[in-house]
Amino acid sequence: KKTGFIFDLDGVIVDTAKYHYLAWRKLANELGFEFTVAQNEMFKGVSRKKCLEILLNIGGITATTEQFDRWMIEKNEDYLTYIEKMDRSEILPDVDKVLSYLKSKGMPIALGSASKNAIPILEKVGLTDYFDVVVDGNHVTKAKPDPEVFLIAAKKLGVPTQNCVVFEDAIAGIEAANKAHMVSIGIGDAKTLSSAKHVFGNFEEMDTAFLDMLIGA
Ligand code: B16
Ligand code: MG
Repeated sequence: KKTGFIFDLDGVIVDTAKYHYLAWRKLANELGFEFTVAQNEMFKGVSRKKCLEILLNIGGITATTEQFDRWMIEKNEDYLTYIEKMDRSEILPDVDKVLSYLKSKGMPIALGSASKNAIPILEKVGLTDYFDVVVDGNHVTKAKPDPEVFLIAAKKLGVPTQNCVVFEDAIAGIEAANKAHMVSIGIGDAKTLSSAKHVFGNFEEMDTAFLDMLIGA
């Protein structure tokens, strides 16, 4: 019996939240208002469109469809200037260790991300080869907390949903994993991610005994 391992991208594999933040803040400032790091928390795991809706709400701005579409493009173009400079050094602690351990045990591995930039980011940090399946913002119609992204990943991996494990940093992602009846593992703050089955501050805190338990689960 195989266990399917599904990884979120932003906040689990790499810390791109800081780049999303800089790009959203630039747009906010151009539109004449502030956007704080604390407010950026709401953007984690949330689709680009939904993020812009929240941002405009913060600024009290009503946009025409043309403006909305233009600002989406503007934000993404700015975000991509940061992505272009990424390299292996941006992989979060012990992520490659966990990936190579799971790979050595023959476990199927998927990416389950809301980002439409997932593939170029994996390429930039050199982790593409670990993933048997990539499901990202280009493949889903319903954003997290809807379980769609993880259900598609399980299907593509050929593993029953209840035999899948999801690593997530966002509340919306943990909710999505729980709804999909998968084992949800929070990476980050235990209080914030209290709805997860297990929580670790980061992958350095996770030992191989725990991974073996998941593999056997
Ligand atoms: P993009 P994840 C999510 O990725 C981010 O957490 C979220 O902040 C971002 O808005 C979303 O991707 C869309 O990203 O603009 O690149 O399509 O955490 O699901 O890997
Ligand atoms: Mg995330």
